[in-house]
Amino acid sequence: MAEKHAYMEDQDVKDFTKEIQEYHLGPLWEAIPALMNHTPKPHAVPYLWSDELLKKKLSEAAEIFTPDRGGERRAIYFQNPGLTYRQPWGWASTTQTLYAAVQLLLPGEVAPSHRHSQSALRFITDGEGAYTIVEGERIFMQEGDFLITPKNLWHGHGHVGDKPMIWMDALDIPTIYSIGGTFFEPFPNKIETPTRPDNFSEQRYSGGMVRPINDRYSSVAPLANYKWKRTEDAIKGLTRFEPDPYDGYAVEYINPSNGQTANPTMGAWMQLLPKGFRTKAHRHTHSTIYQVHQGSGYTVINGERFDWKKGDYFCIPNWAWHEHVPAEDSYLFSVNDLPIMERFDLEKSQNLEENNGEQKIIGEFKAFR
Ligand code: GTQ
Repeated sequence: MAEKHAYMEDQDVKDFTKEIQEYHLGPLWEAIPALMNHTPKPHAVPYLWSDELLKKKLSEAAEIFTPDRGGERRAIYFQNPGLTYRQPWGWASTTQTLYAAVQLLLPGEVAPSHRHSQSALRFITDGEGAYTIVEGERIFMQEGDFLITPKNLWHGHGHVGDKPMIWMDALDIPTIYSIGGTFFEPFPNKIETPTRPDNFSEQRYSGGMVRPINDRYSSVAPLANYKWKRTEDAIKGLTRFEPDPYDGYAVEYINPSNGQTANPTMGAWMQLLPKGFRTKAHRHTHSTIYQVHQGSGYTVINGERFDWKKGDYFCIPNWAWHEHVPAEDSYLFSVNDLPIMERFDLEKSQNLEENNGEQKIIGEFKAFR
């Protein structure tokens, strides 16, 4: 709740406030408590979408919407209930800055190529045999792979396998929308023809620790697919050391030509929370969207318990207290807007000092299943 001041109830103030609005003017003395909260008060709320619900709705969508029918992707996005559906402010927002969705592609289908000024990333959750084609490179996707589609590059998807394929999309749509930077263009012919060897960028970076000499000067997307095996090995290597008290064993996907985050506007992490390890509660300016890649457990967000298991998605808005409690070894994939907050020099965090960093649980979230 925004602060209330006594003058806000005075009739002469109210009348004047109303009157100047006719001239498209606004009184700061009315607005400031809501405009300038003492600490971040996101409109986004903590929320969780279950694996069962998503699988059910995607299979229903398969009957209703084919990429042929609309020339678009069969993606269902996570609409944060705290943000306003179909209003410019909040439409298709999972947190205030980020959009995420699940996308289903069936064998033989094609999601037509297009390009846009939003950056995209994908995390593969189910199946194999589909590829994304980015600037003429077919990149085949498997469970656990992380992929980027940098802004303004042509991209479409095709499926030459025999099982349905599902993945998570995350884009900076709400951010680009709100700053007025949106450009979009469909590809002239349904989908690009390959112009490079399949999995080209992944092969160029197969050294892992070294970069091709041509990439000394950073390029946008030298590596398109970050294979699960490598991520898993990197995390396993970390488990010989002490876990981070707030995030366990966590790694960030980076652009290997410049060491920055793989997408310039979105951070992406994979973290292992070993069984028996409980993170300490903290909160930070950036917001996060999680996908449970493996395992089960719960996360306490602002005192509310969110139980999760493989395939569930949940979001933690800005400045919300949170701690994770895995019931077994659990891998969480996540996307955050930390790079945006850092670009504005706004990132801050605070650790919960009382009760040894454990929140008191005051409620349990009931997800649609
Ligand atoms: O697959 O290219 O969920 O362009 C939203 C926008 C997916 C995609 C989304 C996109 C895509």
